[in-house]
Amino acid sequence: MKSVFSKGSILLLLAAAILLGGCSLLGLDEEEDSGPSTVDPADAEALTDALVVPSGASIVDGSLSGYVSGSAVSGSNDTTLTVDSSSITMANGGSYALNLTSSGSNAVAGVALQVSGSGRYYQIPQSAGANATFSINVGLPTNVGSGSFTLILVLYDSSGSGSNGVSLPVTVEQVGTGALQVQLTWNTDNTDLDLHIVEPGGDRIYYGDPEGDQSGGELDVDDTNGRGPENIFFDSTPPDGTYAVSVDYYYGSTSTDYTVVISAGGDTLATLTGTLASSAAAEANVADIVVSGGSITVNN
Ligand SMILES: [Ca+2]
Repeated sequence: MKSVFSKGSILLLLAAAILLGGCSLLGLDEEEDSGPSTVDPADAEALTDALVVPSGASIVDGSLSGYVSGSAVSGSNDTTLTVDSSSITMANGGSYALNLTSSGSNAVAGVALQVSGSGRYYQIPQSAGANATFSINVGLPTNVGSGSFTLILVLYDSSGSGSNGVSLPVTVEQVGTGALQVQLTWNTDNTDLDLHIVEPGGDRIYYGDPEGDQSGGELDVDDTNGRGPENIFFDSTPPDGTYAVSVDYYYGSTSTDYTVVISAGGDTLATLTGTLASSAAAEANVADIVVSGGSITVNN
């Protein structure tokens, strides 16, 4: 945008800024440093670029839509893919574990994953049996806006032959982000996990006391019936000290895998996973977030 202004017009703007009290010079600087722009989930190519997929994934040109209709299923692969949800909710700054099951006679070599409408898709290596249940994590960075999109998933074998395709509608819930964001998700329904952060001074941010005493931290989403997201965010960098992140099993009847993503200023600092038994006593100390001199690191 800057290039459309001539030097003369910039001088005029400077003069106007000085006449108006000089406040707009700082304002211009802040706009330039405001970080990445918001990604619209309806923009399939932008969302494809933004999507956080497991390490080792590669991206290729092409479409998986034919697999959903069945026309592209190879005769040499009789694998049936099922996903244990018919639709899911994800949030910016979080990662969602997709539970996948293969049944048939072809061992799984990977998962092909496409944002419907994009001309590209990811190939995610995944070694699994012909009849196996496993999960892959798919995440959204902090700057994805609210909306919806559809994922298409196909399993492929070592020869590249594909299973059926599954179409999975995704609703994007926009949650608080900022200088520091911690988001919890888990992979079972009818289960209530809780995200806790204890401030350096000892105050606990959680569903029972969603606002911190000293840090500006706030729990803005508490999910109580399954899979999350559950989210704590800090608009600005909290005071120096250690912020202890834990996950507590509150209610449910099955063990569950959790994922915690810690982001700072739009960057993912850590994606941490684990399993909690189905017990109200089950709790995991996930990480310490250390703020020192205004910089944020994660110890886990
Ligand atoms: Ca909860």
